[in-house]
Amino acid sequence: MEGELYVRLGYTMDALYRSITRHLAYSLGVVPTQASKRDIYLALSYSVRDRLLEKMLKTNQRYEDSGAKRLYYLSMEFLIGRSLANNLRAMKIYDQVAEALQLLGTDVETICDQERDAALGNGGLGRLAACFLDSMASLDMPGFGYGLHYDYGLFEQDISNGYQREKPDSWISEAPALQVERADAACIVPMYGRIEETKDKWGRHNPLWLGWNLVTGVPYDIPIAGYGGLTVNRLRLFAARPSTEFDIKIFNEGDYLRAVEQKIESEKISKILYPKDSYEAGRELRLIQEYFLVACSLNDIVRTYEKDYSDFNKFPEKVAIQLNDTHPALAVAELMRILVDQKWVPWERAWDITNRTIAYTNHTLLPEALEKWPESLLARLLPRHLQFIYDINQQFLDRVVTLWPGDVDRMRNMSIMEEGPPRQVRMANLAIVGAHSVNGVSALHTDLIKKSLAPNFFEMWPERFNNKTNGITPRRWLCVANPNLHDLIEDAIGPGFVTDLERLRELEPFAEDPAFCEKFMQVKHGNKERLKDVIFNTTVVEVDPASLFDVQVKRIHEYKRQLMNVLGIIWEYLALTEDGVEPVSPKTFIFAGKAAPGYWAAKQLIKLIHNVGNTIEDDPRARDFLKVAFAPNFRVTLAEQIIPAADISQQISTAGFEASGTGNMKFALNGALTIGTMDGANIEISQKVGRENIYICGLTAYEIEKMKRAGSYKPKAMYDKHPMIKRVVDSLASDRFCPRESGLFAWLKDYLLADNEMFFHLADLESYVKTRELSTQEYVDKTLWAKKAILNVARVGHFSSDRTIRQYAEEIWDLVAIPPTEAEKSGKLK
Ligand code: NBG
Repeated sequence: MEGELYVRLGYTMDALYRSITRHLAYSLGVVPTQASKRDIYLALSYSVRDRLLEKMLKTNQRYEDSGAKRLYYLSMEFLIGRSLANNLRAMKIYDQVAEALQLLGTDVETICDQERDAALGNGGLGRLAACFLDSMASLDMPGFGYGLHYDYGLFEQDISNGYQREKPDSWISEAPALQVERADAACIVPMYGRIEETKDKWGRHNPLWLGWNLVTGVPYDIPIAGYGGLTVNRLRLFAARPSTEFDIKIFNEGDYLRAVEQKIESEKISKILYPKDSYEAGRELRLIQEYFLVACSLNDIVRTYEKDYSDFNKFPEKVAIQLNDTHPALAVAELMRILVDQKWVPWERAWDITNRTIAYTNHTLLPEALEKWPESLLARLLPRHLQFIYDINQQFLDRVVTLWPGDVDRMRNMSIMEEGPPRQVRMANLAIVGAHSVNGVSALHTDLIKKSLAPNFFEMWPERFNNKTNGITPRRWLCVANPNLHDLIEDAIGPGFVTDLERLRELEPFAEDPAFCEKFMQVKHGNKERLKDVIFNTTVVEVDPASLFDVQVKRIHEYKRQLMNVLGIIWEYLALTEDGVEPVSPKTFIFAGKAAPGYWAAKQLIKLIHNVGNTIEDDPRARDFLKVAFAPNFRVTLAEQIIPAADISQQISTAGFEASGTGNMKFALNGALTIGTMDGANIEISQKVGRENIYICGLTAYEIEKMKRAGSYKPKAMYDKHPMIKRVVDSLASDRFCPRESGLFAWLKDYLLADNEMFFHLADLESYVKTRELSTQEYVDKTLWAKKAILNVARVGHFSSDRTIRQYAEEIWDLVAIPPTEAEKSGKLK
């Protein structure tokens, strides 16, 4: 049956070969014998895209026929990475394509390697959105992404003399292989202008928004293939273009230069992704981007709804909108404006519809990441939206006053407007007031939202707050990234676990099976060999796959404490070179990660990691035992190469700061053991894998909170009392790691010893170092290690994003799956 289906779908080796050669000829104008790898990559991508688009149309038809509710995931970031190999796996044509490519004299890995990453995101938040799209399609759910079509994705990182240098990432040149332009679905977005207070024919207050500038949003659709390839959803990304009407008008007035200026001004909006992770830029262009996303998306959502319904009574039953952080929080005001100003829905009714439609996910508690926009900026850019925000706030505060009469502090805390100067709009408050659901992304994080971030809101609406612990898609993070481990598992427990990840539990008995353990360790070793080459090709460092690979890869941020890892390395280095304590196993510390271009401390940390690595390498007493490698330009593709090769995964954020983390899940799924603090999802991972299979260290969030409140963290006293801490800090701050750049790291001593050191580096250092020692000792016992690693794999099925999405669907969206019809499954399509 399967064979027949493949013939009908055009998924046989022959059909694929023909399709690739046809695209070589007719899309690219080359004959197969002269085609470059890049040509073949493009021809293959187009062949895949043809098939995906066909399925996308079928899927859409199926959704339309069912009349089912749709979910729209609004996000400023979708960190997709590469698509080709993932799509081949999803469509289950990887092997056929491999054969077809052999006929063309090349191989599938080389061709997939031609693809550049779509880096339309900064880190965890954007990658989560991409995993969610994969899960929604794989679960046959009508869930769609809406985002921006940036010309430039996240910058590329070069390293020069240990310093990060940023280079633009021109994603736009890569895009055509993935997407289709949908000029037919373009929309017009108004901004700026003024309000004219008028009365309608019944004499009612009727403000008009006039004199705006117009920008056009042109959608580009990227097909998102579910596993099995029958359900294909879409990610719709909007690019900003000048509005044609506006253009023609100025051109006709003969002001050519102004018209061209206007064009450039409009296109700026989707030019570039802001490179800040967990931190807000506060720039006017960023707010314009956020509004542009919201306006284009809602326009599209409302238009789709209106194809089937003539009034808005059913809107919340047919539409769910999820806000990925506060970045698209203006959706609250925009939906109100559409309903009230354009669709004539009475205010109270519109508010009910808005509230029942919108849900909000919080992704961080960092105060500097909580978005606030000056009232004056909103007044200029979006005068009508600001009026809606005032009205929403007024109505909301009236309720607060009724519930807690006279409680002025509470009102001030909860108000959407923050008193100035300057007066600002608090986007989180707008999102919480406007949404029927507010969720955190791990159990601890949700608890902290309730208790510290928004206790007053929680008291008012306890039912609104809920947890949805993050997850990752096993398709990319196991099938694509670690095919050998996938195959080994499949040999052991049979197929099917990729869409039912809890089934990995069936691996547990194999943790006691010496033959399986042996094969498991061989797969790991093969992945380490592969990573060795990647590192050697991008740095000068030659790493030894027989050493312990201890890995910390993620954005560089003080709260993630790469610095504590470096302190741990210096500790081991001093113990080795000055006290003669050799580590029981040679160790390779692997780092990767980007620092936001304006984040000085993070950039200094990158330099520090390089310098410590060089010092150790230059020291004959140390170089055979310890090695440090910083792999440049961390991105999804590099993560796919690093994670399967890790023995240890470092997840050592200051407790209470990492909302969830998702790298932690990817590593555990690939059989690395975690050294982690009780932060974010580490806590739930430790519950699932068992405390004996994870290395937990450091203070808890509540201990840290208590010490902060009592002002009892005294790092200087710890430094004075503990000789090893003193030695480590002093050598860090001396010129030992910067002999030719005297004084470069001196600031770190003041930083670490200050009473207001926010991230408690020294408080956790001793516990951390001891835990590292224990992990190294256990690594040497290969039987023990293999067992623990296998148990990690077997017990992290819970962290599949399929589970997360099911919970969102059931508990927030009320969304059901619309599986393929029998006709679609048999390939007999209308
Ligand atoms: C990040 C958190 C991570 C979390 C991801 C996805 C932001 C604002 N937040 O801990 O720092 O895993 O979101 O939820 O990028």
